[in-house]
Amino acid sequence: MRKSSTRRACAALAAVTSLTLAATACGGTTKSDVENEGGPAAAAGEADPDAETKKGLTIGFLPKQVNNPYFTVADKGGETAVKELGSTFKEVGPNSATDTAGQVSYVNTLTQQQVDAMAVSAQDPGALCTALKQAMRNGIKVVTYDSDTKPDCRNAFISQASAEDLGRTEVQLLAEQIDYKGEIAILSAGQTATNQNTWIEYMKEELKDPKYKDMKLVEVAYGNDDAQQSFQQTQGLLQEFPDLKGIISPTTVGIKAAAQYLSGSKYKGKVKLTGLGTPNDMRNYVKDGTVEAFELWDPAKLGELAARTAVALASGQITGREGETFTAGGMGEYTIGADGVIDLGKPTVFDAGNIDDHDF
Ligand code: RAM
Repeated sequence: MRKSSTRRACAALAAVTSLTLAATACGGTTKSDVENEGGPAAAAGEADPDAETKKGLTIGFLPKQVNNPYFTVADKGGETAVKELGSTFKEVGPNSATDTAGQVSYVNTLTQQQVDAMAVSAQDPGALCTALKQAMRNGIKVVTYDSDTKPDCRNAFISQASAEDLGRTEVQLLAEQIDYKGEIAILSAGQTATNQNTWIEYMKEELKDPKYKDMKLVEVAYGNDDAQQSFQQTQGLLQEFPDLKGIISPTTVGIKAAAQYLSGSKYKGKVKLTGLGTPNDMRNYVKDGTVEAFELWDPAKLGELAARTAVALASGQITGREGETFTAGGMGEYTIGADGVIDLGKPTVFDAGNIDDHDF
């Protein structure tokens, strides 16, 4: 553990010289803050909660996929907050949710452009690490949002809700709809997606409870957050498992495509579907009886919190260490939890009774 005086000396050095040089001159200690063996990569220096919010920063957003309505809403929330804080927003990102090499080069582009902070939704937990660590060595603050990388490859992760809650509640929602009986399948996004894979692990944990003894998970399929592939995977699941009683799709693209397939098939209302969707995508399928209930958080709030966290990090108000607190504008006060995770809050369950109260 470094002494705070060393931290301050390094921070001062960083301020007057290139940050890469500062890292070297500090004898690898800045680097160790970044590569601290599994823990979150808290930024160098002490947090100053009273530091002024810096203006004129450039904050880059790099979603898993740019042409995904979920990220359009999330990043719009980020953009509004960045502008309100007097800084500049930019968004880059791949068209495909499985173009991980593309994501890596976008991280490198943002680093070369010397943005002050970047908010990244990772397609893969490990693939972005080298590039993200390079960004942090260059003094760029890194937050992940929506889908995390490893804790030592970013300063903080803005989590949409507790991963455990999300995984377990999706199983509970489906179980109630199929009376705790029958074969079920999962239609996920990309095979390496950190967020979906974490939720699926918790779904499997939940299914171990004896109350689900008559339910059987028969397949995890991957639609890669591509509408057509997700539609075809749904069709394939029903062909392969004619007794299928329900599908959980923990992706906005997947659940919408599965609902579209079911609504036009003989399985409509018979094979139950739940998971994570946006109310605007799912409204018609709830109204036509294809879907009873599903859940999600407000993506715009997730983007807003990512932006406010990025600016707080770049302003030195927080460094990413557990226990630090900051005020995220009108969203109120947030505390950084273990492993640099900041939880947005609880998701909302949508059904025929409340779906028209939500517009996103
Ligand atoms: C898709 C993406 C995203 C996920 C949502 C629920 O849009 O896979 O990462 O959080 O679904």
